[in-house]
Amino acid sequence: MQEFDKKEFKKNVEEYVGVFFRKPIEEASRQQVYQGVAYTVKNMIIDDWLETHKAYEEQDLKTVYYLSMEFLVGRALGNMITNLKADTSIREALEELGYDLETIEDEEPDAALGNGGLGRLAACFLDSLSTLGYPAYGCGIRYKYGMFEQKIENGYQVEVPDNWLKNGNPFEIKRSEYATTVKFGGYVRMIRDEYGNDRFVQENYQSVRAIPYDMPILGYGNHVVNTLRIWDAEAIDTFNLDSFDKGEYEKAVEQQNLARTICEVLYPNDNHIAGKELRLKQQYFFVSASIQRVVAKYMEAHEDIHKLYEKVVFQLNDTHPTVTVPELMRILLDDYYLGWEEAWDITTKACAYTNHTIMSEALEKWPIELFKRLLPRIYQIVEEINRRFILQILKEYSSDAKKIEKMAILYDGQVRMANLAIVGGFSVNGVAKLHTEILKKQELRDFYEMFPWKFNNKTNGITQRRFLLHGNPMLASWVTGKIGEGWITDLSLMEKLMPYTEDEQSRKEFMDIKYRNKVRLAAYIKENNGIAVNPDSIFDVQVKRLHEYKRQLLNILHVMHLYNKLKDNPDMEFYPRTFIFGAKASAGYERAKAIIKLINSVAEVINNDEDIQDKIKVVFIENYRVSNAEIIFAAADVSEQISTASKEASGTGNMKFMLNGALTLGTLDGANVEIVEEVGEENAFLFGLHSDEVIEYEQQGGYNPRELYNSDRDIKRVVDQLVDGTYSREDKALFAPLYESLLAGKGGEPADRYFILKDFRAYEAAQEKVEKAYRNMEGWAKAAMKNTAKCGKFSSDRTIEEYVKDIWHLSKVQK
Ligand code: B1N
Repeated sequence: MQEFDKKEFKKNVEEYVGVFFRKPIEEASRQQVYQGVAYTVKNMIIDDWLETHKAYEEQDLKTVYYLSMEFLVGRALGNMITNLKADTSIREALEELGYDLETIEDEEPDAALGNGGLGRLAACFLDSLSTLGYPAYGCGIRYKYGMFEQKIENGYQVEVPDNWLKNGNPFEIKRSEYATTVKFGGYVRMIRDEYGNDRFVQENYQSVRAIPYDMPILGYGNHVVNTLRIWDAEAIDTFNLDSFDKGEYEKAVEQQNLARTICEVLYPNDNHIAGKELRLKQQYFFVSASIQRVVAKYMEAHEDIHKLYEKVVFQLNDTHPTVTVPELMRILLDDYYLGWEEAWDITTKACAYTNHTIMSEALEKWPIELFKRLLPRIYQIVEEINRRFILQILKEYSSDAKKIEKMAILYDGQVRMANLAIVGGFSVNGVAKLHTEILKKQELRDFYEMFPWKFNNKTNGITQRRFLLHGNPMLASWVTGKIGEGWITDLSLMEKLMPYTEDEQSRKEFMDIKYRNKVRLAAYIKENNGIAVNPDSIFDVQVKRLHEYKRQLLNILHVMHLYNKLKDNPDMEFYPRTFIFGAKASAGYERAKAIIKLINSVAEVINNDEDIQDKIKVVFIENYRVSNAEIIFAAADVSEQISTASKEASGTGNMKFMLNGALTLGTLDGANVEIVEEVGEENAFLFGLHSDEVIEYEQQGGYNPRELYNSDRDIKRVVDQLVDGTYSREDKALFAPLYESLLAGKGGEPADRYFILKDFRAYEAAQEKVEKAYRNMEGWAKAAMKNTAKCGKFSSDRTIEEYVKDIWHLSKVQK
């Protein structure tokens, strides 16, 4: 990129607006100005993008392909401007055109091609890979509709389709020259080729054309631009209107339908697998297209397919892209004519798998019938992988019949994707220390015993460029003022803030910034929810996907309990508190939706109760997503991380709060454990059952919440308030499913499966400590600053360096 030229920039924006909309800039809408700015910024990075890839080729560098069904990248413009270090100059240029940068940024829809943590992690990893200068591609799907937009109507979640491409996407480039064909269905026939070898060919299949769209991923201030390649499907033009052959005609229509549906929409489930046929089609579609292209590209520059793994590594983001293993085998066997052993050697040296959850409802298993029908050749290969693996099990554990039952890839009519991913790769990693330990000792114990060398931990991280530099500009420039700007690419330098925790003036500045960020969030809440909140109150925040294991229900039951106490005893000492929630529920998840309705109902009752005198406010922020998350983290005092211990593999929101100086109120789950290790227990509020206690209860089939309910009057009171109309005047049955889940369970599931009532009193006690701590402003300021100062470990830059060193073995590009 050349030096920034303000005049040139303004001229370019005006020209784009003119060319695209036939308007002088004074008459253009904000959206049109945004488009002009976006194209101008894209223009500024095109040369770097080209040169980065030229350098990769010249230096013949090994590349990681991060295969993921989800990339929750959010908005691109602000992030690019930040990473170009062009913030100040572009802000100035826009002001001269009569716009402020934030207004223009607000015109961009979030690219919400993900559900939650798993998809956002992929986006943070891409940011770090570019910033660190490693060759990388993200490979995914260009969903026409991303994560739905959430509206709250009458307290209920309503899902609105997210038509994020309606104004086009200025940052993408369609790469028709790399289109490939992906085949589904039909059958496999064995033929004898001219050399007398047996070959397998798929016949009578349906196919779609996969078209890649590339999005640039900029490194911070280093001119490195990697690529997020997302695939769209187009129909293969076999439509012959002259053809009166009925079979041909029907097939053509079916192929068109397949192409139309495959990339239509992201499945909105987090930590839950619906098992739909279309989802398996999506998986194979983007994996096959990506792997075909990777192998072709490798062969354009190299002679020997046997050494593919020296230049290529595939990281599987959970089991969703596990068909990578048999697809690569297929290409090596059927297209390159390799023998099984050779192909298996290459494949198992090229694939690595990350596990993101132990929730059983998220374990991917496909019915064999479906898998075989949709992917006949891939299924044959899986069968052979399974056959050989079972022989290996028998060799090592001949006497233990249970091993096959537990470890086979094909079992009980199902294809078990995690087993396939573990057997087909050289690395299996969890996403936080505790999580990896649970995998080794419980969930994947047999595999750990058989392949201990494959297992490793990679604690998640987040990018400070988006979640501090861009999201919290006031704190970012304060930090830079104190310790210089090194933290932007080396978060461990935040440690240098430690001495300032002892300095009164610095503490005042820090808390003043927090206050101004609370004012900013209060304005957002006023504008979007119409609720006035007090920036002097404690901002207690739980934002994340709605899931029973994350226990938003525990949080709101506690709010109901506080309200009861205040009603009984209006003069009790009470520090004003604003409880802020944000969460999308999967569209078909009834209990999750009931919890959203409950939060909104409690909000309505409490916020409008004059007796309460604004001591408690409850706010549900509509449509929680990456762009408003940045504003929310910056303003939080308390970070609610209250999952049932053992259930949250890592969490990454917890790290974003810490970075922005919020104190964690949480269980010893996921990465909370490591957060507390870094910042010290005295600077967090821990409570509740430990993971081994939870696991032990689970092994006994649960615990008896009725005993608690019958013996603890406060608990009984809030639980009863779910069904006595206190919060559901219109309908007493409204929250009955939640009441049932706590006391009875359903369909064989244990009552209070997530130990909400069991942890209730411990949570209450921790909340009391929060209030007490907040009254001591000096102590609170110190602890908040320490959280920011000790967050170094949680940069995704650190995580990526660990992946590179232990799994990917990449070298940095020389530029
Ligand atoms: O992945 C995040 C972790 O920080 C979270 O703790 C974890 O819950 C999250 C099926 C998932 N695990 N599994 C999923 C998402 C979509 C889907 O269709 C499962 N998400 C997580 C990053 O490691």
